Amino acid sequence: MFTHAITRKPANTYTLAITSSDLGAPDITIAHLQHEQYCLALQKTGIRVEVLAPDAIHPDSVFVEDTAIVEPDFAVLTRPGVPSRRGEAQVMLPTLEKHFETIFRVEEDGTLEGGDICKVDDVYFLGVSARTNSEGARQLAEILARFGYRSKKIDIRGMAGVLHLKSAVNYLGDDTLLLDPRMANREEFKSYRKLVVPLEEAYAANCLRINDVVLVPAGFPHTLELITQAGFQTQVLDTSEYRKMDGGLSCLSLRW
Ligand code: CIR
Repeated sequence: MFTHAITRKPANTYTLAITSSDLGAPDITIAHLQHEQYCLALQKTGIRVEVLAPDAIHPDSVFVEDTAIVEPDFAVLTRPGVPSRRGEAQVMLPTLEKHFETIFRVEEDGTLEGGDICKVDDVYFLGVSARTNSEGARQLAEILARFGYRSKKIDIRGMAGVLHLKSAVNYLGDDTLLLDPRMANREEFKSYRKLVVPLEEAYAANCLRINDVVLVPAGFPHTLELITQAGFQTQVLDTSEYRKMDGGLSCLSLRW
């Protein structure tokens, strides 16, 4: 069960965030409304949500997931792989210090973003991507091993249009992975029950299970049907203004 989450409101500089999409500029007013709906949905699952003030210095700072890996007993401050986001981790540190006595850091020359880290029960899949390098993954694996977690690296470089590992694979619990079809036949996932989204709904591979509910982005009917048919309780949330900047449901919170 998750008991806590941290989110950060979008800044008025959010229109300057990094994107590879051609979906146009985000509307800040709508982004705020969608963020409020997201925080409410988290609260409804029974967890305490701490909503941080906007950080205008960092246009991408609403995507807090990338700044840390959090477990009930410890946190790991990341080292984002793009210079414009590197400072976000340091800005998150005082908030983490309120919740965690034990905090590790990914050190230079490692880079790592939380979006590349997918926890599946006691195994952590560590995406090696344009943002997370092998050294960052190695450092995290070493930290996680101290706490009894196994890690498996997955190289996603060369997967066109896939920013982070969790853009393409997410754990819904109950032994079930939600996968982008290009991930479906990977050896690493062969022992799990697989729900494979259609390629035209690849964005919806980033759904988020929080306690009893799977949050699903609006506008992806096949994926919604797939998850519902598999027996999960779902809630649909509009993330249009976050998709414009390559962000999805998991990116908007840290959870433990
Ligand atoms: C970026 O390019 O870093 C942001 N515009 C999107 C980050 C999405 N974060 C995530 O998937 N965890």
